[in-house]
Amino acid sequence: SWNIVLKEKSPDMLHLLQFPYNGEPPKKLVTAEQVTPNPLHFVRNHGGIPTIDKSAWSLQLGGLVKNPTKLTLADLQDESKFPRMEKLVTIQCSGTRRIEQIDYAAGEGDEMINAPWAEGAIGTARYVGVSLKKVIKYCGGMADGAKHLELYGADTYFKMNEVMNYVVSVPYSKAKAHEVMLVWEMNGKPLPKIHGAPVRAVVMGYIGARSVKWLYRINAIKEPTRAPVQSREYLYFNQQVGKHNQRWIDGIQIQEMPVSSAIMSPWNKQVVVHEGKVQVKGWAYSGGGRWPERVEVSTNGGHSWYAVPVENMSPKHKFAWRVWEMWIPCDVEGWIEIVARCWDNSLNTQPVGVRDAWNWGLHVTSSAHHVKIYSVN
Ligand code: MTE
Ligand code: MO
Repeated sequence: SWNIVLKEKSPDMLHLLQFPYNGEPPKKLVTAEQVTPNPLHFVRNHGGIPTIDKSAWSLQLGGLVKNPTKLTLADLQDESKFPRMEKLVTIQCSGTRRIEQIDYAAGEGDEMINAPWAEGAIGTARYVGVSLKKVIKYCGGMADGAKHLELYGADTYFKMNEVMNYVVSVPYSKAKAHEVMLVWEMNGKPLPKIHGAPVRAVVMGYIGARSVKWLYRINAIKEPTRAPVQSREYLYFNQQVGKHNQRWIDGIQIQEMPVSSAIMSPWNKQVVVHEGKVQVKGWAYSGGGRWPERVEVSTNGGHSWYAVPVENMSPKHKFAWRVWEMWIPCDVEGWIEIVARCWDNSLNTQPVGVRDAWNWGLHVTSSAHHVKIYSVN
């Protein structure tokens, strides 16, 4: 699978783990463009990278759908069966900015593969595919009592002494709202192998973990799946929970990402030589179909804030991030703390510091982003 990494990913990628392969773009490149180039889109894998023959591939739709069906790629791409759908979507891993939580207090350690992500475990692409709702309709719709869709990826990984497929579920209501796509194209190119070729799910506004790669089966079910990725991995615990007392049922299943943002330039401990104004750049994103409405930047650790001018933010999209930049006045010589926070269109904003966000699973580091720089004025 290293050959696939070398072929499909940019040499600029930071390789966080070699197997399973996990990588993110370096700070300079995360927000260089509003649409992330495929070779720089982060990669989060639990296991290997399966190579699937497109012509032999099919998607099995079963469980509690009225007419279980098998569809080939040609079927999915047949516009007389399913209208083509195209959408700009941000995929964010719930582990984005985990490194800050690790630095604050190491949490869940060796038991699971928790990559020390920085701000790059988020990427935005234009996907082409079909709406999962149309596919379910093609199968006669959901049978009585069926409320969730279980998505199976063909990759395998080793957990709790078993070899298993990557399996999660999403509520049918999400598909019904046309917020789940089955995609085969990413930024005008065939979906790369490392991103799930030939077909992956894209679940808009949910954590990346629900966007199953190498998709081969979908089952309609009554309750959320009990598969470990769903029921054990992406859980948000309260701060009293640790290894000694954790019970799976105490964790909240993480679905929609809360509002968050990150400063991509300048970076921590950078010496910035300037003439009274520092250029600050970054991204902002909110899950669940909410979007960043305002981004604010502070040069005094969060005591007072400047709003990023709206014209310095990329356009609003229901399911995509906004990248932003601003020149911020700064007359201090010495160490200063730059902070960014975002307000989404529901006026949610970010917790103040990483200690407010800290949880044993080290997920959802959505606190305001703090960067210390040495300002030379
Ligand atoms: N799908 C499969 N089959 N196997 C995986 O390991 N990882 C998930 C999701 N889909 C994963 C998967 C996680 S945790 C994330 S954040 C996204 O894929 C990352 O998508 P990307 O690698 O295309 O950026
Ligand atoms: Mo993830």
